[in-house]
Amino acid sequence: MQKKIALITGVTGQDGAYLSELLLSKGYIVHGIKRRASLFNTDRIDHIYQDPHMENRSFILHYGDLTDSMNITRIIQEVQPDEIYNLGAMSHVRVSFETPEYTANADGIGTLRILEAIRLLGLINKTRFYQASTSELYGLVQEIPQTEKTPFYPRSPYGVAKLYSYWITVNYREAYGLHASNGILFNHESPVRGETFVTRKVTRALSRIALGLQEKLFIGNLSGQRDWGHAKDFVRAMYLMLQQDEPDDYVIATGITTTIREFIRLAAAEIGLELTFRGKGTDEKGFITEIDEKKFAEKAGEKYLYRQIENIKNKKAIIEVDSRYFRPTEVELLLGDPSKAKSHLDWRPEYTLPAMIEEMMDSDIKLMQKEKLLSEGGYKTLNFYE
Ligand code: NAP
Ligand code: G4F
Repeated sequence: MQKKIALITGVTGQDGAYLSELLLSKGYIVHGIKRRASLFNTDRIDHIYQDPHMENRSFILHYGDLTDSMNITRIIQEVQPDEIYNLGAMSHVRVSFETPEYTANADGIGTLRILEAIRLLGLINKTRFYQASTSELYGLVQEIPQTEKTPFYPRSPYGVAKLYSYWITVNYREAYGLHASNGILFNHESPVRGETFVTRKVTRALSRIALGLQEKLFIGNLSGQRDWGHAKDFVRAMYLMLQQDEPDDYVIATGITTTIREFIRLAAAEIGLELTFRGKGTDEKGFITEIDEKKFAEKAGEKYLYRQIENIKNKKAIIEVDSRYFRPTEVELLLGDPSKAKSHLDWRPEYTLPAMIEEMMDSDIKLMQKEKLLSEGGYKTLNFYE
């Protein structure tokens, strides 16, 4: 039997990497579009990279960009994919307020470029299309929990650009009969989540604080609530959508929502630190109030314990609010209802939030232990207050 061919935009991103792994494990030939960068930016896919001199490669990268129609059309023509997963995007909500035009171009019109290429190349009956839609579409939520039927009210240039992509995907499905589906994915994270999204920012910073590489974490809105799942579970849902006889739109979520404050508490508890928050608004601060010394020693190392004991003695805050991380318009609460995905796709998340946090903390502690070795060896290491 001929192997299926998939094309993934955003292959160097968190989801691109997990989806590539999944499709390769299912015997696909996977093509990915990567942007040219002045440095290597393939860390997340280096473990599956195949040298171009190898024969019969199953993982092939192409230079490209969603803002370049000719490039996108040429790649689709060359690859003749059975499935396209459009994961490429300027995906940071806060940054989209600073780069709204670029965000509209890549995250909105970029989707149209792919859809129109499929049509012009005569691939409507061959190629199936997945659009990385988002819970940011719900923005100022009109209903709790959010379902496929909840009206959209985006609150950022990112959300508005993704709204265009959502509807142009529906339009190509209805107008031309394209097998095109929207996955309305709620937040999903992992050890390879971008460092400036809140979960990874927290797990990195707490790991650095534990090892004495950093003193404080500066954070934005602590009261925001997110429905966080694991990227590994969520890319499985993308794949399942394109295996259905009929295209459709699905909410992918865990059905549990948690505040940023609670996420920080859970991540700290993972290395034996009990955190207490005191104060209100921009004066709110997080303090270590207890230590499970055995757990801390096991996870971070006994020799670093004294610093945290000092922090308790000196009542030193390790978390502070910095309004620079606030957004002009915030999405305060996201909570998804994945019933349709459960009944139609037989999709269920395997990870719980605590299991995901454990994986992220273990991974970042390991990463920071390398940094610590460098700094103890006299090499300069940098502090990133992302
Ligand atoms: P990510 O880690 O930020 O990855 C984004 C990918 O898009 C990267 O490979 C990036 O390339 C690429 N990209 C950016 N601009 C591009 C352009 N102009 N042309 C081509 N590629 C471009 O995002 P993610 O978390 O994997 O998310 C994947 C998709 O799902 C995105 O569309 C995101 O908006 C959407 N989404 C994410 C979540 C979530 O919680 N993770 C939830 C709902 C929807 P570089 O590596 O060169 O930057
Ligand atoms: O981690 P975040 O930046 O993710 P956000 O804005 O929810 O967007 C992510 O999920 C969307 C799906 O709902 C995706 F479509 C999108 O591409 C992206 O992957 O922020 C989460 C929450 C927000 O309420 C934010 O205000 O955390 C709050 N937050 C508080 N302090 C912070 C910070 N966010 C960031 N990035 N940095 C902070 O210091």
